[in-house]
Amino acid sequence: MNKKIYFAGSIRGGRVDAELYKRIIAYIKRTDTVLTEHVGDLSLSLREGEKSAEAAIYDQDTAWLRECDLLVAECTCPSLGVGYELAYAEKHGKPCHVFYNRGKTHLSAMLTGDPYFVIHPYTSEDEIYPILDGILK
Ligand code: 6K6
Repeated sequence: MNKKIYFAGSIRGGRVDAELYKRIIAYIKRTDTVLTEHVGDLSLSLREGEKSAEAAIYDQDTAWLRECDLLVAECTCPSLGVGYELAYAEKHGKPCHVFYNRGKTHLSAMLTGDPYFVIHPYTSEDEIYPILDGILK
């Protein structure tokens, strides 16, 4: 079954991993739908926008979080927005899979300490894709 995936990754938290997000999104899209493709858009502007535009982003993203079948978050680069999305998805009972590179960061205890989240530490990117296969099947 084609699933709707909410992919969460840092935007204003920092774009160091944007190319990784783009590859993960492309991989998921081979079999399923990614609602948040813009997270992997390398040209995304980080500038402060109009308040109304930011409200529209919040409304759209929270609607997608309620609509999605599951959330996949890449959390190596810490992001307030991704942390918020994880809590929102948990509140709405959406399965949450959290990936992070164990050689690059220590994940927040608010994620590792919450038994609701399925945490996937990895050492190299190629470990991510077979885990995604298992999640998406
Ligand atoms: C245009 C200008 C500035 O930002 C934009 C586009 N912004 C966003 N569009 C859609 N979703 C966004 C945007 N900014 C943050 N998000 C959501 O929050 C994404 O779903 C990410 O998973 C998460 C990133 O949060 P921050 O705190 O790192 O920005």
